[in-house]
Amino acid sequence: METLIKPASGAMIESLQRTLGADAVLLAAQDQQRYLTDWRGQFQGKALAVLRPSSVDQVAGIMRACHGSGVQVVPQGGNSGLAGGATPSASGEQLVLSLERMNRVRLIDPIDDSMIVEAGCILQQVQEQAAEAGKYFPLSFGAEGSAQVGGFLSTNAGGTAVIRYGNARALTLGLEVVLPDGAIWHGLKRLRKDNTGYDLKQLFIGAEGTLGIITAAALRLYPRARQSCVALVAFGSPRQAQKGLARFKDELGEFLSAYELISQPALSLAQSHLHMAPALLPDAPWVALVQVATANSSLALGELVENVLASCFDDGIAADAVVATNERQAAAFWRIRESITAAERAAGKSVKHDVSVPIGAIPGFLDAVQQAVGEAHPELRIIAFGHMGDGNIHLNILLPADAGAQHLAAALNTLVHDIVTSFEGSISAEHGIGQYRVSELIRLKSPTEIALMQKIKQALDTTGQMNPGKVLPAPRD
Ligand code: 2HG
Ligand code: ZN
Repeated sequence: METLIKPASGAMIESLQRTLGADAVLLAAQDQQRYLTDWRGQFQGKALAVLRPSSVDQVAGIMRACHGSGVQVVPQGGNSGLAGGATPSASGEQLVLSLERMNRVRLIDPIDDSMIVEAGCILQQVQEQAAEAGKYFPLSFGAEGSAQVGGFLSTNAGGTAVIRYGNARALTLGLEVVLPDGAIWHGLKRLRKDNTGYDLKQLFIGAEGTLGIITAAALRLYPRARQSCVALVAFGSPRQAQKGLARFKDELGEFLSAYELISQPALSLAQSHLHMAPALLPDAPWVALVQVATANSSLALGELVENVLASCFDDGIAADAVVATNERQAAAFWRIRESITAAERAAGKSVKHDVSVPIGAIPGFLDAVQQAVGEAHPELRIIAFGHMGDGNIHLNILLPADAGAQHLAAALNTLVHDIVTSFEGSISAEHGIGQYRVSELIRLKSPTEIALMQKIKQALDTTGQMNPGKVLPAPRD
């Protein structure tokens, strides 16, 4: 076992081993490995130790031990993040604090439509537990089989159901948080209305572990759908797809539960990754995966969808559509959509963008990027897709595997983000800043906003020990 531990840290590790148990303190390189890199293998760090506490009191004990010692803490969930927010630095002096063993469902209340879950619960299990209670937890995205509650809240994750139910922020009623000094904030109230001052939970959601450690959350539940209808709709352009979105919203209102835009290159990449042939809508430059769902079992939902599609065809908005005729086919459509990220990873290096612009600006934004990238780098392939209903586009660019790729990635980031800014958009809609976008955040957010964020950070994390270098630059940077 090879470990390099400073004497002062060594005493802390020994004491943590005594209080947490030896199996909760990983020191060996082979045991630590999976906690030291992100899912895409973009970021690589080192750790003094990986800690795996199993209760809020243990998390509090760790933070008390670290507070004022200079030892920094990097909270980690399912490690499925896309911005390196949970990967430690290369210093080897940080502690990774994995919440994976805090994985109990503490409460499900079907009358209150809420559940209380610990930070290490996996999203898919949360969805399943809600379903067993006859309810629905709407947050959903490709990595739901590994993403954990603490991680999806710390990144304020979005996914495919935001159009109807909002992002992780909107789905949270309360939090339990361990603060940097080890104090516990018991904020697990399940209230829909609470105007007693600042909304503290919103400080920790989306903070990527830089202000404290989320250990449990009270989440909102919804009625489960008794029927749904899924279709792939072919459009000639993003502008047409946008008209289709407006039509579905106008006609079907709150039944619309997903509207995912997929460009032909993204569709083909996913289909060939899944060894699926041939393309379902071969001539469509753009496709929208549309899902409509309701708790009402007597509505003729399929007919309603067919009517909207017919009006889109009549008005020349959509060119073609395939409506899933059974659950298996609907699941296959979703599998294509949710495989784009894995297909892209398998295709090699890429530079990712997770941007948002006002919904009406999406076509202009896509045109502008395609033109600018096309002019500067005609050889590069753009994989564009995303949550059109939320104005959130993933505009990823496949990179050549040569040595200049790093430099090219930075140049493409600047190019795309400058265009986003010109459309009054955001450089991260749902993946977060992590370590990947810190310099771009500093470049593009106003000095007033950065100063406010820094004041909040300093007020809550007085010793600068919580996940330094994520979201905001580490003080020494
Ligand atoms: C999705 O929408 C995820 O599938 C991942 O947010 C996006 O891989 C991406 O860029
Ligand atoms: Zn997404």
